[in-house]
Amino acid sequence: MIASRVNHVIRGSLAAVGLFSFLKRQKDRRASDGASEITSDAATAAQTSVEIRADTADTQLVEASVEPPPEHGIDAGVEVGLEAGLGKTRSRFRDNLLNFLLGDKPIDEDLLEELESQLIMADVGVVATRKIMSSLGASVARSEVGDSAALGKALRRELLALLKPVEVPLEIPDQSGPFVILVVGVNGSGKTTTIGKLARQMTEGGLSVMLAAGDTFRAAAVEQLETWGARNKVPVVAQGSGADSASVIFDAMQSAKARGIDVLIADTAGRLHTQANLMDELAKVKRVLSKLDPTAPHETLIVLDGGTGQNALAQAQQFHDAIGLTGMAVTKLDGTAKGGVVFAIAESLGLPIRFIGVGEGVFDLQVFEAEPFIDALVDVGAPVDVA
Ligand SMILES: Nc1nc2c(ncn2[C@@H]2O[C@H](COP(=O)(O)OP(=O)(O)OP(=O)(O)O)[C@@H](O)[C@H]2O)c(=O)[nH]1
Ligand SMILES: [Mg+2]
Repeated sequence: MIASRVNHVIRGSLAAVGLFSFLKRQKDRRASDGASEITSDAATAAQTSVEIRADTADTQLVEASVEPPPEHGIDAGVEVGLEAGLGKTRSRFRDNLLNFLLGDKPIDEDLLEELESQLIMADVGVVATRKIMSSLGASVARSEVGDSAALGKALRRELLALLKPVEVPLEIPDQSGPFVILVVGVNGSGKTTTIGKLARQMTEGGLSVMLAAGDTFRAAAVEQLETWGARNKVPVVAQGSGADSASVIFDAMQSAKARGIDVLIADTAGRLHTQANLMDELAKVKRVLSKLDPTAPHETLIVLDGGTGQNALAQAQQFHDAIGLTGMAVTKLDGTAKGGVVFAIAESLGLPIRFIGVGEGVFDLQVFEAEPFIDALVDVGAPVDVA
């Protein structure tokens, strides 16, 4: 009951921003049983993907064969609204950042310095904090902001100005081939989980989805994706562990094309930017995809663990420099007080923040929207009226 209510809320939010508005003309063509389809697609892929198949002559495409787990635990979800989902970060903003703005204090250097320190401590980052402080300082100098309460309001405006430009939801256009999302990031950032959540939301939005198990490092990684595939009733294209990642994703793309799938989401192994061979592997994935569709991948999405604070910022920058990103998802905001890093990320990279993860459950992925995000941090029940 709770799950379906949460689901409704999230879908409402997706509809509000026009996400996944592309409705499937191909829905009728979707297979009711992915296994045989995938197998026959594998045969097609084997005939056509000459260059890639050379790497993987011994591997077989398989389909997720695991039984969907019972509808509890991760699937049942809990009601995680933004306020609860951002709980610790919200406390940090309210308790540390806003509390000292309480009352009718005059604005002096001490107050501004204190605000600056609190922003840094809230993981907003040095550069974004400087930008905010310089704007606030200018407002004070122009006598537009006269007391601490007005400063609170001005702060909210500055925070919004940072986030608004990166509020660019992912839209799936009506196009002839599959829309390909390549998901990248460091180990354990939440890539596979985010893919699972996204697959559910997209299928519920009426899109046909296929997953590609491009993390071929560990058998467990393939199984994890297959479990999400079974849970969401979407086909998963995989090969044995140790297979060539680009090959798996290439085959999946062919399969998705052959089946008229709307969205192909490709998982990849976690990696550090310093692992040159692994970064090259991602570049290769992009290259081979573009052979099937010069515009693919249509989205290169980095998944960042919000709990890693400023490290997340560095990771995004490094991946962007190495392979070019088009969007970000920031996960695990439910378990951290470092959610202020979202402001640092927004300021420094200017890349769209597509989604935020606020829990492990299938429904705990939200489309990123700047204003509700800020309201959850500084508005609701906050000691200072900063609306
Ligand atoms: N609390 C919370 N946990 C999350 C969230 N997203 C992912 N996780 C958890 O983080 C852990 C790692 O998630 P994965 O999806 O396996 O991460 P990954 O990036 O695929 O990891 P590798 O494949 O090993 O690189 C799992 O226990 C997930 O349940 C989130 O938004 N909130
Ligand atoms: Mg993974």
